Amino acid sequence: MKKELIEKAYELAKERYAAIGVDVEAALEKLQKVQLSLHCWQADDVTGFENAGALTGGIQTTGNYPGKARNIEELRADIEKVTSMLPGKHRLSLHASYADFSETGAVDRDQLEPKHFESWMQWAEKNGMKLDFNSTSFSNPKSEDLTLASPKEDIRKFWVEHTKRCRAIAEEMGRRQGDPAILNVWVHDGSKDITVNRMEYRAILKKSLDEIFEKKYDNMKDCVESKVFGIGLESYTVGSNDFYIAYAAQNGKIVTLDTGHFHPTESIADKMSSLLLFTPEVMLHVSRPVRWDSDHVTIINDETLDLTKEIVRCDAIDRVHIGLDYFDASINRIGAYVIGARATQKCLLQALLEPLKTLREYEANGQGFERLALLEECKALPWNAVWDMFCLRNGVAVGEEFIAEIQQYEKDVTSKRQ
Ligand code: RNT
Ligand code: ZN
Repeated sequence: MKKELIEKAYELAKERYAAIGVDVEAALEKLQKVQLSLHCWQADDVTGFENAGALTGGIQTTGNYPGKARNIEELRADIEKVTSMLPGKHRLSLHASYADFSETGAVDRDQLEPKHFESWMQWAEKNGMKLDFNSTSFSNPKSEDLTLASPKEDIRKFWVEHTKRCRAIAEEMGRRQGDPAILNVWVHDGSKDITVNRMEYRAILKKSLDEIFEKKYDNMKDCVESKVFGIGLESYTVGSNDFYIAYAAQNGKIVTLDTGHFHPTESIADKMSSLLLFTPEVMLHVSRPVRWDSDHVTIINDETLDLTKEIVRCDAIDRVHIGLDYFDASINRIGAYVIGARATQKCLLQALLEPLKTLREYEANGQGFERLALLEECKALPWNAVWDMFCLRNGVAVGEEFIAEIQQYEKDVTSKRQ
């Protein structure tokens, strides 16, 4: 796209926003600082590199588009390609199942150490990317329907040890990057059919978490992620929303809100202001559920917009970590990454461009008509001209230019993977 056109459109947009009291430059400055936590698992369909068999744990990728990353090198190349098309600096969220055993020999999940992520840490440093981390309870021979909530002591101990080690790995990542690594704990624990010992398993999960969190660390932060159900685990989820909200509030932990993990009409945006009053920060897994927790690619839709607006309206941009969590194997995987990440940034930009001061005045004065009218007008203000300028300044593809870039990468790289 022509630079002059982008600049011209931006100048007009800036004036238009100024007319409603919005400082566009200030919004861009804020957006520039927001680092998304990119999920490492979009380019290989959550397979990981332990030579694990099928994806288990009640989650599923669907589709068979060619070009999936088959090893760590390919995954890293894909992520480098993705970040070259995203304005700003971003983080990478690794799962424990993405360990690099090439120098050390393979170990099971209860034996993981920072050295198994050494090459990731070096790669991240070289690429100016900070890391976040996730324990992995699924896709392992010991991934029974119950892991941290298992009444079988050997199974429970195995997963407690795994999660403790994940915290130590996150601590090392955080120490080296001079910025805490976020460790997300999601376990799939649940059952397919009517469960009569619901309290027992929750008590076991609570006990396991208490053991896991015993050690205090300075360079990592703990998050716990709930959900409603998993495939094959439809009737009961040990780590439900109520369970983790209560746990996090009592223990000063962070709740991870995955936008696919609630009942279809539930507003995730509305949870923000409640959580932020009782827990230190919030972690997000931005996704797009279609009829169920389907992990479709995130797009600009009401749900994502409501969420980002609520972050800004709560003045909580510094207390909310925005991670992505979707996995679509039915379209170009790099394209999926880029669409979702850019959509999240675009939603955030729209949120930052809201004339909040005026809207709040209207609200305080009981001017309901004026509030609604201005909100409606905002929907069609030229935020996209501001977005284009953001991309231009960051030296990344403007507008739809990334489509051709991804097609080229497909031609040169991903289509050659058999
Ligand atoms: C599953 C959870 C979880 C996973 C990733 C791979 O429903 O959303 O966050 O998607 O850990
Ligand atoms: Zn998630």
